[in-house]
Amino acid sequence: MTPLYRMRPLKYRAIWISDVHLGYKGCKADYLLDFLRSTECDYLFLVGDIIDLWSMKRMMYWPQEHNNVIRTILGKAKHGTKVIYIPGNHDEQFRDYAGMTFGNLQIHEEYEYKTADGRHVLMLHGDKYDTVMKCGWLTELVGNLSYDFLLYINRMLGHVRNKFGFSYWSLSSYIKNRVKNAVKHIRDFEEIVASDAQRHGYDVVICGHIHSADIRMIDKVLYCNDGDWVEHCTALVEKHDGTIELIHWSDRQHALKDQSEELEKVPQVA
Ligand SMILES: [Mn+2]
Repeated sequence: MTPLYRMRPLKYRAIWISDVHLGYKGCKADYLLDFLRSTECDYLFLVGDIIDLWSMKRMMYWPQEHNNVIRTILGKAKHGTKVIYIPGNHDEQFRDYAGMTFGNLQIHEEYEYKTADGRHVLMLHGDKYDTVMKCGWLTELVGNLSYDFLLYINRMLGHVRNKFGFSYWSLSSYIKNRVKNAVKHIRDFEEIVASDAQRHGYDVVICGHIHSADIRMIDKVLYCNDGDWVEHCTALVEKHDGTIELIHWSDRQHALKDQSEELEKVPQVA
């Protein structure tokens, strides 16, 4: 990976990240470390599911890079970045500490913020809307299995059903339907979050939880989701003029890698 942090850091007023899932094997800690080392900000908002305590209860997993992420964040706090931690459902134990301040690090359940251009922002993790949405366990399970594997199961199931004289039942179309439902689930979530924020008079709402980064107007509210660092490596940033943007760090890394490969091709003049 191109060590971007050796270049001049990208400066932002605020950065939002969530769904990092430290302590879980799927966490892309190396990308996140690179992102944190390549950026500087006045405010760093951790919008939940930073440490995956659920996963750690199942299996203890804590490599050095995960430690480095924590140390880098605390290092930023030490050097003047205001760090606001809003626990999510995977790290809900930290909600007991809501309202507490540890130097430059504060813990809150939800947090209000004003952008440089004066917009009122509400931030929250988003899991509180789960009960309203009734997310099925199957949607979650399906999300974790690969499509090829499901097709394989489908064939096996077909043989078995055939043997016992049952008619053919397509698991894949069932799954496709489920995926459609998952998409609907995301849309429902976005709309509930945005409409609730609008009802309370906010201009912008920033959340995480569903691992689906986005930034768009929903009715009169700017809905922002900072995505995750398990699959997508995304973050939201506020520039010094108040504009909020979505960053895909892995795409950026690939682009830089291509660039540096191009540069390597250029003959060096001594
Ligand atoms: Mn969550």
